[in-house]
Amino acid sequence: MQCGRFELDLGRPLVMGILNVTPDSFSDGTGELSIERAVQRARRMVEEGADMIDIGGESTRPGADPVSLQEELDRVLPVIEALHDAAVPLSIDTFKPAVMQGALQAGADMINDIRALREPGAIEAVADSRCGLCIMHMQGEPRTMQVAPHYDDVVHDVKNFLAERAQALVQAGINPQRIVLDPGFGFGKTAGQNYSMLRRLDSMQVGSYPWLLGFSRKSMLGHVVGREPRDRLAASLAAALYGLEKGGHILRVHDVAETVDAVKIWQTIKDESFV
Ligand code: 8Y4
Repeated sequence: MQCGRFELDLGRPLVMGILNVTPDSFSDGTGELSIERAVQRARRMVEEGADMIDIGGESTRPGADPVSLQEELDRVLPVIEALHDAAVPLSIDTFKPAVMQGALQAGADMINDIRALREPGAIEAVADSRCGLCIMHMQGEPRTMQVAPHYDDVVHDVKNFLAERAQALVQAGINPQRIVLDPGFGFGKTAGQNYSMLRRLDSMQVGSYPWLLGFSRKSMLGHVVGREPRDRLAASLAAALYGLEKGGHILRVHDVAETVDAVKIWQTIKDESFV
């Protein structure tokens, strides 16, 4: 996969560490956002074995407050600049074309867009770059998407959406080697619909595009184990390994060290030369 400055080998699973650059994640004691603390957290994740970092300046959780363009740029750009020497690709979680442009200018390697580059101007913002592009499925809008998710057939509908978006990007002249697809666990899906997608991930495959999977700490796990997000590590690891078995390539996670260990065991089990 082509990912900005990097050519990624997807022959082994990659771990993407989540960095939420928001005041509720990294505050300085007065409740203001501390860029330094966010950067420290990212460096720690790289030490723990993260293969890439996903930097987000706006919470995309259901019901979260929207953030202005300037505020999102002020959060994300200094982190990209500070981490430019970190030796791993920097992904930016945004749906705003102006943030994409600013982030790429500042040296970002990948755009992770929960809106799949559907915002006017988004494709144009990334077209003349070599950045990786994560195209995710979401039904509805973050504020209301969990109210009444509906599909004729979630596996079929999500697959068709992703195939259409990938085709639109390729038609716009984007190298298919830049594209990774994501079924968007938790984005306008019931728990049952999320598990249906995970169970049948192999049948959702579009061409030879790789998968990025994000279930870390999500409510589809809490629905089953009945625990708060911070206590969903074991559930997250179980889902992650099943996702790899079903053909996943990149895991978007909060708990990098633990996920790296789990992935190592999965790889060892798969390695028939280890006898
Ligand atoms: C606890 C912690 C409970 C976090 C829920 C959450 C994805 C994503 C998100 C994903 C891609 C989240 C930005 C939601 N999820 N991007 N972003 N794929 N590509 N919720 O699954 O982590 S934010």
